[in-house]
Amino acid sequence: MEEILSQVKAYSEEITSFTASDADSLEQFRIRFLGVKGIVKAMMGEMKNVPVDQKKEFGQTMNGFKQLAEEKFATEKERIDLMGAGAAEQIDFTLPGTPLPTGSRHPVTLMRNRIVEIFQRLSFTVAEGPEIEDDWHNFTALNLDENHPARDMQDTFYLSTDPAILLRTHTSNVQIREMEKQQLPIRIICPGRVYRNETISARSHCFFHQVEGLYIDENVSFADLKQTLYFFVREMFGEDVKVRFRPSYFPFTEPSAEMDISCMLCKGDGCAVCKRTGWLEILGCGMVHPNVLKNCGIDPEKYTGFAFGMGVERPALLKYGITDIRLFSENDVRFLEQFSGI
Ligand code: 2NM
Repeated sequence: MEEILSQVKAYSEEITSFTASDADSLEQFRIRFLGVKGIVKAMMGEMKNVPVDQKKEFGQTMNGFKQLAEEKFATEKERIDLMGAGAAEQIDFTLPGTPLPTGSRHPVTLMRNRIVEIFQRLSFTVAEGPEIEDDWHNFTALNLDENHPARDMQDTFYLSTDPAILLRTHTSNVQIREMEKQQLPIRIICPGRVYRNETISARSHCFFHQVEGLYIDENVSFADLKQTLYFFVREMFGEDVKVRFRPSYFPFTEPSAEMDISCMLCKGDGCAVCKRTGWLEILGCGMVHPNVLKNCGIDPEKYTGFAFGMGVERPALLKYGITDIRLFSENDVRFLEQFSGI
């Protein structure tokens, strides 16, 4: 009995002075003292060897011993659990976060948006249409006769020939579709991808992007066309850029013109980019041909309108000093990530 009590005393001191360093050492403690084969059980098992008159006192001592072990385990467990939670929260929220790579818009999209936004300020709205088109909307309604060279297999990608289904060669098909809806007046801007069967080089590709515009109402004149395009050029290229119109020919407009701007690189003096002329050709335009209006069921005696069309890649090349149009469609991230908002 004496011997057991002195053992209990020694174990009690061990328990009192115990602090768990981590969850593992706490578990070791639990197994050692409170486990099925642990010290508490073993000591209690000594009851059978204790004389009857001392059983009561021994029982009380053992209960106290057991309670001591259990309480130690409970307080240490609480402390270790809190430490675990603390470790998880030992993130320094004042540190800067891991940066996410931000994407950038494609230079063609940037230029397209820039062009579109300027016309939106003049109440033009964006209209879009199919890239796979029939002969009527791409050619016939636009007053291109049967033998027009643009219809040639060499210039146009045909998906089928009878009936003729093709990849649109301009976004004018969208304008024909809008005119056919007969909701006048029409004031639309038509951005999109177009396709031409050309030899691919640094300067031309078999697909590229266009923005075309169309305004139809009563009393729309060539003066309106010029004023609209003057506004566009000023917003796009700045106040100092000069503009000139040259007479031209398109089957779908009469009269037709090409619009040039003074070369912004040499300020009109003449350089390699403007081929020493001092001028850059940026768009074609004209008054919509009466035949085109008739083809869409619009009375040319009552309504007139102007239209214009421009490429997107060429001004983007100029803007960024890019020398090869093929870079736009190679999807090389090293090229693409160089462009931010303009
Ligand atoms: C251009 C140049 C001149 C044009 C004409 C039409 C339509 F559908 F109204 F007849 N759409 N686009 C046009 C006129 C396009 O691109 C160089």
